[in-house]
Amino acid sequence: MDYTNIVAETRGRVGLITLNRPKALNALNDQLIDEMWEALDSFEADEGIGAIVITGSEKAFAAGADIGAMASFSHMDAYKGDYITRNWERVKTCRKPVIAAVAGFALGGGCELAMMCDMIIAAENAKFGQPEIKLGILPGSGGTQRLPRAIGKAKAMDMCLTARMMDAAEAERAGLVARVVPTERLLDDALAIATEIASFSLPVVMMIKESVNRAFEGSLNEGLLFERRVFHAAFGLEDQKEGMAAFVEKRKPDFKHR
Ligand code: CO8
Repeated sequence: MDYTNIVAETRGRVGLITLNRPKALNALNDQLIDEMWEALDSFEADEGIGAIVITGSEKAFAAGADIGAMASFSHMDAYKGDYITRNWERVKTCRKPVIAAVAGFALGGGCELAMMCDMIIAAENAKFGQPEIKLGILPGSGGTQRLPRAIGKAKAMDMCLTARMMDAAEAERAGLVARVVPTERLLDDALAIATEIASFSLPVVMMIKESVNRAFEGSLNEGLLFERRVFHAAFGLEDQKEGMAAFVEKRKPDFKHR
């Protein structure tokens, strides 16, 4: 597919979206976001794809929303136009797992985009931040909500109120990122993780994603009940029979519904 602001390609069973506005450090504008959602739609519809990776460049995952494009907005422009935040939960509504592979700056909307993904794999040079306060605004796509859930109130307040950036090592200690890898290995490692996930039974992958996300969105009791119901439903899957038979027979499972 031909896009202007992103590159979308497949690597085996993984759909790879690379943000590609290098001159603006991948600042997110309407066009880039529309292209990203279009690529996500097509990967989601593609039965040959089991997992998706979103990445940027070595210098920047994304340095936030495009400041130049929104500098002169009035309240009405922002509200009525729903600039870049429209359809913003598209990553969240994706049923296939989405991994953010982050090198360099992930700031403002860039940090929020990464946090919307199911997990973040960070390069050693990654820097996360919510610097909106320096621009006289606040995070607008989940930063004030997902950051405290990911790293706790104290560090979230620190980042949002002082605009300080968090490096990859601190982000891993704080629980924001799943793994930190050498910068030059970021894409290979993220693709390897996505490939492994895409080798499992897709219905089971989706059940796990839905269940883990429940932990963020509801009470513990509701989440436990949801998990139990989905766990019971997994016994209706052909892949459950195959996975357990393969274990008993000491062989590799051959999942049918990937
Ligand atoms: N928007 C537009 N252009 C940008 C942005 C941005 N967010 N960030 C960098 N650029 C441009 C610069 O203007 C510069 O362009 P030019 O070469 O034409 O002057 C080019 O990218 C390179 O940037 P720098 O020269 O500044 O590079 P440095 O290495 O010196 O600094 C920084 C890198 C620290 C990342 C710096 O560019 C910076 O501070 N950028 C702004 C970061 C920021 O404030 N981000 C938050 C934006 S607001 C936001 O995200 C609100 C989110 C609301 C919802 C979003 C949904 C998507």
